[in-house]
Amino acid sequence: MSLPKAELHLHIEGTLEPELAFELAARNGVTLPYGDTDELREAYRFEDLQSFLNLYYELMAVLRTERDFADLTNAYLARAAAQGVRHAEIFFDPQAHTKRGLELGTVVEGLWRALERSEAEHGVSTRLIMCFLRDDPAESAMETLRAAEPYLDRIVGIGLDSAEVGHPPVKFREVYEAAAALGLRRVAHAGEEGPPAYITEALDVLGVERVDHGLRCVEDADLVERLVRERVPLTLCPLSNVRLRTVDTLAGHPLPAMLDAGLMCTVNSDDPAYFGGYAGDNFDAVREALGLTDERLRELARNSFLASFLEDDEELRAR
Ligand code: ES4
Ligand code: ZN
Repeated sequence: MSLPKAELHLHIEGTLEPELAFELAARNGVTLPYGDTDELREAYRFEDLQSFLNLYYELMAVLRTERDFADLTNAYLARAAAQGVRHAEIFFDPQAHTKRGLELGTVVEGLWRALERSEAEHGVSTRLIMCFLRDDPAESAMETLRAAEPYLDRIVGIGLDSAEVGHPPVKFREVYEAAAALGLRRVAHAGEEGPPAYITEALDVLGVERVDHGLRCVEDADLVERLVRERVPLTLCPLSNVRLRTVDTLAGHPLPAMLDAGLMCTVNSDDPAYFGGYAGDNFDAVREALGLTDERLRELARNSFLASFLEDDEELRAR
């Protein structure tokens, strides 16, 4: 589906395709515990979020240099452009790299090498969102925020990801307050595996402007009513939900009911190399499995631009 759209929920580390993983492993002298790309793909059978995260963090070992991050990002941008993505707000996980001994500068400079050429090379405008790992201590997130200060002209906002249950948004209150004081936009994963109360807390305590996933809001009618009233965008990731067993089947995904309820939904790819598709593939999948009308698909595409962090004039140019 090449409908022009913005991608608002995309982990750059989750775009690492098996072929590139092996190429980078060879280049960097890293040994992967898989014989070849087929064997690696066999490992992509996830039980839940944690079983995915284990592989996601393991494969990051192949990312070592600025060039690696630039190659990863360029490969993503080319694939995204081919599927109609005109604008991408890209998450990255600095702590997952600094804990392996990389410098934050290596990560940001590498990503930036690709991002600064993206409009000219791929016709895709971009923003970078720095995510904190919620299963690491809040102190580590605060240190990461401080370390990122030299790069804040390249980072539009902050997010919160990794293992959700047991790590409620309130754990990061001070970090989000400090980020707000620095003028950063705020988003957070909430209601993927965690309860609806985490969505409320992300709004009230962290001051987020968008909720990443937010799927489990459907369990709380009052919360749905609030999200509709406040027009809070939700960045849904249908193929991710199927692969991580957050929903039983794509045909049973609550997206149509969520749109009917008036929620401001967007459709995104999350970790496309792992979950079976990029942004256009997610649009195709929901159209086929859920029978969404062209009007609904256009609404999803329009929402993606409205919910983006583009300025009004940029937004009009992008769509
Ligand atoms: C993620 Cl699907 C998902 N959920 C939470 N954290 C993540 N990091 C990368 N993908
Ligand atoms: Zn995500």
